[in-house]
Amino acid sequence: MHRSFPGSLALILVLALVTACGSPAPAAPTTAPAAPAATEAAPTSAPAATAAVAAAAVATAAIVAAVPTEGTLTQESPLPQVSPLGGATTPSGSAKIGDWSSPAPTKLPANVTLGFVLGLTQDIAVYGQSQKNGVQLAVDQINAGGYLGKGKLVAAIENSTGTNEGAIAAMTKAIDDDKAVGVVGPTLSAQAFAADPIAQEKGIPVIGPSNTVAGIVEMGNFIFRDSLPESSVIPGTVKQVLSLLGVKKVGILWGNNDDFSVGGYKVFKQALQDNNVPIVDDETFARGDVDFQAQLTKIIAQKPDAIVVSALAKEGALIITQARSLGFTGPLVGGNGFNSPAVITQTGQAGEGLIVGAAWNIASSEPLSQDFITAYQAAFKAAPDQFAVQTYTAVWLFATAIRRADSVDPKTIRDTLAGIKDFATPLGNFSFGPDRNPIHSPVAQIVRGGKFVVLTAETAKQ
Ligand code: 1QQ
Repeated sequence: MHRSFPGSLALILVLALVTACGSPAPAAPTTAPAAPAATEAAPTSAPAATAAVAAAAVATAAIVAAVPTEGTLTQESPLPQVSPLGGATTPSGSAKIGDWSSPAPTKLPANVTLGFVLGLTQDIAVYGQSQKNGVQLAVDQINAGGYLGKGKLVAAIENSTGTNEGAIAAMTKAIDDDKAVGVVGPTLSAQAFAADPIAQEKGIPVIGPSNTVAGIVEMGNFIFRDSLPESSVIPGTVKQVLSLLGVKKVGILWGNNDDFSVGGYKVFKQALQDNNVPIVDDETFARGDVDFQAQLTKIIAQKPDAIVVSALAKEGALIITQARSLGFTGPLVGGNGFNSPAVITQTGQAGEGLIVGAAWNIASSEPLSQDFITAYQAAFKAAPDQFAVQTYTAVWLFATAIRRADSVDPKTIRDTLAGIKDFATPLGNFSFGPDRNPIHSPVAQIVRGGKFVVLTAETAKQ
């Protein structure tokens, strides 16, 4: 049923990947040096171009030059071909998303600034770059359609890099310097745990577009997320893996020093226990590691039917390739860290059959998903991923709260955000629950033909 992966070819790929990835990511996010955040001065931002904005633009150019191409996991690759913020080619005023039937706001200031704390560089740039595209598209649509009346939505995009310190600096800058009335981000749960308390303390609402670990919204009443927690996604994915692929026993490999990988591991373990699936071996690694062969050899020796991997994209891609090179042909099952198409690009044939639970799949039949995909492809000449759609949705959620409230008072925005229910989005019919967690349906996916497709009895077999 599973294609075997030629060992020698895989080893060459592993070596190539390790070489291409250059210096590993910081061993532990908490020990990495703080990187200064930089503001992206959007062409759509304040018309009065101040010296600060000009300086920010220079800083942006420096950051942009270091940003990897979408679809790679390296740090040194060139910038993806995206138009500058404000340049997405969306048909003016044609967005169907949004509560257009609510009265147009009349009291908003000329510029309404949202802050974005995104990992645009280092090992998490594969997520952050996609998120930035989502921001760009949403902001352009909102402004083109006049969704905020005479108010123009301005995106202050701060680069958190891959570290917690970077996230703290970016969050502080977004709130104190950019005067954001709300913040979307940070990219990682670990960064959210580090930086969200700043926003909570200052009374600025935050929507986490990609924070999937337990404990995010519990940080305070100003903290929301529109990313489904792993606890809403993984149990269903595990059930499908067991029923469709006949998996009876598994091995687990997980990152033990970043909140996402640890959190995902706990949810996987619980889901396996709930289904009485024995875990034949349980191995760990650290963020930044590049060689997983010792752990994988031990796991494979226990003859699991499947290997569950809780990892971010960079380590996850290497694990997939190395597992195949060591001769493992069974299913590999991962969490949200694998939801980047970059993982598929990096793993090639080894990534075929990878199973990943998600909040969204490109085949979604939601009408607004189709609209989003069409607009995204027109703007960026690339297919969107889950991270883009979640961040795009977060901007629309904030804009909708601001429109309905007709206010830029952060507390009023918070309260209005909390009341958003049954809002049509590309993710489906979306509501915030009473705990500020998102309510919508998850989907299990499998990689087939180099793409994430919905996991079904049919696609499981190929
Ligand atoms: C988290 C995640 C990451 C995979 C986001 C990029 O889900 O940190 O919670």
